[in-house]
Amino acid sequence: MGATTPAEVGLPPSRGARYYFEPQREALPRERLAALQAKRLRATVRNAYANVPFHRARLDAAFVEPEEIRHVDDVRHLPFTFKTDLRDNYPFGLFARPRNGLARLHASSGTTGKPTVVGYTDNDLRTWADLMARSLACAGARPGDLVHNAYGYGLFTGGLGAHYGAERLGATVVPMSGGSTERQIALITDFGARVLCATPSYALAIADVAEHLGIDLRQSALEIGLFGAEPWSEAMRQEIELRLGLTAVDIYGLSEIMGPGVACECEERAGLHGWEDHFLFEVIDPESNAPVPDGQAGELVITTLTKEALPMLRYRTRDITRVTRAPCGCGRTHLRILRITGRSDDMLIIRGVNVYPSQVEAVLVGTPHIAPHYQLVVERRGSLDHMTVEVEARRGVGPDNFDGIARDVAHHIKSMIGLTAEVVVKKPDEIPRSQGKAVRVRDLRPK
Ligand code: DLL
Repeated sequence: MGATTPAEVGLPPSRGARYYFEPQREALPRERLAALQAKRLRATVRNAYANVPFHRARLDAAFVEPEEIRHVDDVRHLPFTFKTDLRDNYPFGLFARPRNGLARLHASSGTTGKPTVVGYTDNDLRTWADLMARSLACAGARPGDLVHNAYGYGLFTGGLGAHYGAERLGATVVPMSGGSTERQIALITDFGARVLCATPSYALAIADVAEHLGIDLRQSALEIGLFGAEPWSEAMRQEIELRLGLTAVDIYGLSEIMGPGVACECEERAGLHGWEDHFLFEVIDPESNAPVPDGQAGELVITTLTKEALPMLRYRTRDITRVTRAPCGCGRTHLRILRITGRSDDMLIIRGVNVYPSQVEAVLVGTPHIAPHYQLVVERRGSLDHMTVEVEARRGVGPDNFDGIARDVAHHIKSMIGLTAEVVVKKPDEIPRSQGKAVRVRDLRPK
């Protein structure tokens, strides 16, 4: 599928004005979007049934004939696919194309067991670049911009995903990857990047190092940050915006479905447009598997509609969110996914209290004297789970104040989340910084 270029639709890529990378597709009336989804869903189910023995067996076991899937709502008859299915069929078992028909592989490192391997045909890579370009434009990037890409290159989809999308948009991309933070800062300032792509935690690490070096990135050419790959809060957004002097935009994706660019905020920043011409989004109750109404929280389930190499039927993302189909001020018709608040498998149960790291983060970020870096350490003490929240003092806050700050933070956590946690205040820079996804939880409980 060829992208609609700005030149084709006669739109000048002027800054400030609204700009769409694929205007017709992004503003498709919802009825036409549904018809397109139905057609593509049928093709996806046919592809999965004909070419992936795993899906054929699952569909047969559920007594679903591919021909019975006609409408978008019929997706509910399809069986779910789980991350474990990818692992169990390692490495290429869920691919609908032979290995020599694939243009690229990516893989997640996976903390336990085998990595998750995903594959792309040439067409899949083209679609990905288009959707990533669409996302960049949606976030406010424009052809001709300089995009500094600090997402990790390699098997992680962040680096190459953002890279090819930026090129497709017509931007100049600096393929920096993560790490060498001082060098990142020098190149951001020397080259004059307008757009920064990074995980939100790494963006803060960049801010820390810059401040340490006495470099004020607020004076740099940076105007927009595309931050994603891990949960982050509104408070964190404010902190990043304040310290880097840019507009921080949320971008979502996952390798099993494609990579970055599955959904992205527009300039309204009121939810992330999920690209419905390529993906079918559902929100379900993770316990009962029943659909939940728009506006209510549940697990995001995604079916791919155009993927050739790795068609995914009702993939259980484990990401907890809400969706809205209300019209958006930007004119795009695609639904909006609200901020991902956490993953159902990230949920900790501490003495009967269900807690997501993002809830603790929401309490910490914005608390005076505390830097926005933290780790939750979970241990078993006797027969009880115990959580220590390690936080970091802001520069200039003396150790004499640490006990008082710890008491305050513990009190806030108790009153906001209902959780009794020990709080330990560490000196500046003592909490490890990430170059990619931050490690927020150290679970030391015996397995
Ligand atoms: O993290 C792809 C990506 C790269 C997205 C760069 C955005 C930017 P995975 O490594 O497969 O892929 O991890 C996917 O990360 O299921 C979520 O749990 C989490 N995640 C991704 N984006 C966000 C976000 C990439 N904006 C997993 N907010 C997903 C919260 C996110 N969580």
